[in-house]
Amino acid sequence: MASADVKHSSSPIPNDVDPIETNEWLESLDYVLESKGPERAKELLAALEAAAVRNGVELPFTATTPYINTIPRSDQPAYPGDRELERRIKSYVRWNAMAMVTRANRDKAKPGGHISTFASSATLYEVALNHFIRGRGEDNFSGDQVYYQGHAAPGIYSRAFLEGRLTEQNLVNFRREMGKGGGLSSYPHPWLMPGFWEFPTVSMGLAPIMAIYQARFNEYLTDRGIKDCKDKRVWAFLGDGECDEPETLGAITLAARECLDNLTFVINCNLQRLDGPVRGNGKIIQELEGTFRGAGWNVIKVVWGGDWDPLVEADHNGLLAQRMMEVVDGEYQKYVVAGGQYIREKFFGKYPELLERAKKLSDKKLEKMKRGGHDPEKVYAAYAKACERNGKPTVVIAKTIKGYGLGEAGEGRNITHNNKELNEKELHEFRTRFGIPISDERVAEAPFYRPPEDSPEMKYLRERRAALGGPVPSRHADVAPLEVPTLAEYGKTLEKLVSKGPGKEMSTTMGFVRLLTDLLRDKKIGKHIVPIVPDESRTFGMEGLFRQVGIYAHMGQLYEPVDADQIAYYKEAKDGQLLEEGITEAGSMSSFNAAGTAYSSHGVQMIPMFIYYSMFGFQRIGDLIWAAADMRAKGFLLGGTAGRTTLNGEGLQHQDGHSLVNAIAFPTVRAYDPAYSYETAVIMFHGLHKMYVENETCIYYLMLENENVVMPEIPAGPDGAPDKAVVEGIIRGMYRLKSVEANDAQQRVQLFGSGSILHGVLDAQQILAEKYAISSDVWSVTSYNELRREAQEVERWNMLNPTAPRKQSYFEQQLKDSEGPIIAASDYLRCLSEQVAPWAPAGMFCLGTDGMGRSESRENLRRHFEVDAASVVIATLYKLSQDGKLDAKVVDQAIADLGYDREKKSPLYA
Ligand SMILES: Cc1ncc(C[n+]2csc(CCOP(=O)(O)OP(=O)(O)O)c2C)c(N)n1
Ligand SMILES: [Mg+2]
Repeated sequence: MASADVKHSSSPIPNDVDPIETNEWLESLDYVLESKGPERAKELLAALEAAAVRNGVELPFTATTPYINTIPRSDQPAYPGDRELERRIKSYVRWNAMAMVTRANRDKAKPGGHISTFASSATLYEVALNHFIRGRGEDNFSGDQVYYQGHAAPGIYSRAFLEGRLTEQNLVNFRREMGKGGGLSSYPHPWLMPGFWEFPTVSMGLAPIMAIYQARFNEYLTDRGIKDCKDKRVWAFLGDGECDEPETLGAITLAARECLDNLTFVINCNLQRLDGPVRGNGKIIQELEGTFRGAGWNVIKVVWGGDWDPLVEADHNGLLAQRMMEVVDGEYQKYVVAGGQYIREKFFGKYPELLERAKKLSDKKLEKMKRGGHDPEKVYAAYAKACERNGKPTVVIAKTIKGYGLGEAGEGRNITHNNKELNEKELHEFRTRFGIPISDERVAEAPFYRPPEDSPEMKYLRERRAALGGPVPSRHADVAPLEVPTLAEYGKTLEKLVSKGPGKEMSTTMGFVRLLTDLLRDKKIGKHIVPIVPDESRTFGMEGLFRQVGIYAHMGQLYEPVDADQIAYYKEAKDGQLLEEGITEAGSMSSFNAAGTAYSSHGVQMIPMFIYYSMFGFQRIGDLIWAAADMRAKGFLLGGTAGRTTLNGEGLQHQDGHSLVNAIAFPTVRAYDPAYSYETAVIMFHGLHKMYVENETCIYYLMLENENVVMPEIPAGPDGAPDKAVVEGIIRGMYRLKSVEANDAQQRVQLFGSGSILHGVLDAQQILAEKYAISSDVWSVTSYNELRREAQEVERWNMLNPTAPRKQSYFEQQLKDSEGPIIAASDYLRCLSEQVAPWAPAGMFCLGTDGMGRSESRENLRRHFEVDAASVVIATLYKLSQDGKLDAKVVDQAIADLGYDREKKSPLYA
């Protein structure tokens, strides 16, 4: 074979001991490839590999493939679009995106924005939007779900402007959301643009993990027969720098394990992040390829544009591929800035043979040879392959240039990320480079450009989106309310939450699980509930649910579980309802976000109930909860084993004394610390009504404790039904639970208790009456956060309506006839209860658990943190003495009588 002789003229093995033998093998491979195709070649290589391993050959491991395109030109499908029209449209999108940011930053407000991210990814988006990403147009199809790279938002606005979905005024008001005529949010924020954006993405790393769990949730909905999402594709566009975030890569194995071939990641590898190169000394594309391949994904590398094809195809000895591999990212970046002569010298010049091959290419040509991510045909081929379903998720890793087309204004330069404005000269160059029909006179103004309505570009744009089912992004939230059960219908369940005699004490966790068990059987909402646990079902006593509703597993159960003979055996099922996420609060929260936005994503109302160690919630995955708020997710977060002194043995890293304080910062989160199971039930039913009947956008956060206490019945009103004032109080944040009148009382105080600390407060109430002749009212405070929010709102109204009759908050109304100061104690930071102090009619003194936790008995912990009954008594006496109502000596005596060590270290620093 003469041609093969030429092909393999030199051996690719350095210092080859037998080049003739090597060539024979390579020729055999050529023969198989030519006559039988790549599939056959794959089979033979696999057979060779197996035989070699059997015979003890240690094969070299490689997670990566050469630094060339995964799809060779010969396998590229024909491009179905009009390349020229698409090029023009893309140029206009580029221009308007750049002009929008430039103009915004000419204003003294200088609101910022990004030009270079979209400049690098325009082709990646345009090909997707012209040919792949589907809108909501078709019957019962709610569109593909797209996570746009946050910093590329200007490009998405710009396209929406061309499509006539945004006005020129909107663009003028980019990052000026309060501007006349309506503005545009900096990044994708459904909270701020609820008809447009679906998913918040700009906190890097959250989009990829949320996309993975979204894709899995779509399968869940399909497998459970709730909504057929088989045709829906989830797209996540990411930056290469974004892959540094642990969340980005942390869940990719799940996507492969769950066979999520409805998921496509597109990673824009412009080799730069904010400060400089992503992997200056290495290769981000290779690194990511290895990671994703190792995790079981299809990897499609789009490294080189079509201009490189002839060179790559003629590279019979692999020398070009070798050189491509040798060069590191920092050097590739340099080629962008340094020009054709430099590329010839440094890239090709390393080997005379390569230099020779490059001879026929001019410097100008070398400079212009595209990277794969800027070549629509290469990108199209990659997406087409990604959309073929083969049981695996796919990542398209595309090489691009940051700031592409910006020339000296930033193309490939380290400063490019922060360049927010083009000067006049740069605007001219950009205009000319992309052929935007704007005159020399006007170009300095950076006017927006939209072709005439009847132009071929506009027609094409419309036709393409119409063919794909309408515009994206677009969010729809008009969903019918659910019919939800009420507390009154759950009398039997409420009975199960009451302790029936000695030894029948219960925790609020157990009460919640009983309630959940019954709600899952509810005809109206049972199937809508999505219980989510990060490997903690047994911790919370929820293992009974394994069999009752099954653990969701797309593949069903392929084995007989070890505990098959037991009632609560580990049952996995294709239509299982429980999401057993394993030890990943971030993954679980991502599932929560998918389920909690099913109403807007899929038009079905789902009710996520995510139960976890409260310590690992707000502080660990607070950003995902923030994203939940942004994307208007609904559902229940249940912070289990809560309370710094209530979860006693687990110690410092487990004992949560602050998640309720963290929760204050989340406007859509309504946080509660119930003491009794009936309180939990009231809040749950109320939450169901608010979120699923009134369709309010909020999240209910409930603390659940593991201390067994006597669970009383809900106080009854005159009609025997739950007392209306109590029910209202539980929801609004407080109700009077118990009053004790002391004999010959000299004083009266208001005692506030919450969660498990309420019980100690009730003990304190007795001591105060019996030993100190102090009467008191004990209030169960279920939510300081709700009380403070309402009081603040009322106060604000009063401030803005100073001449109107003053309104009273719920908190003030409750206390208006009360007597004496408030002494409050909770299992959380003191500042939790201090929130309401400004409105306390006769002053307030707060106890809490500030400081680091430790393992001990509950009793000792409560003394250590000074939230036990004795502490409440001392604090009460102290407060009264401070108010001049009691001699300080009484406090002194009480400290001694109650065995209090006044020399003990302050818990704050202990
Ligand atoms: C969690 C988080 N940390 C930091 C930032 C700030 N930040 C914004 S963009 C950026 C660099 C992005 O690089 P890359 O992902 O490569 O995107 P590119 O713009 O290059 O496409 C950084 C650090 C952020 N948005 N989110
Ligand atoms: Mg980057």
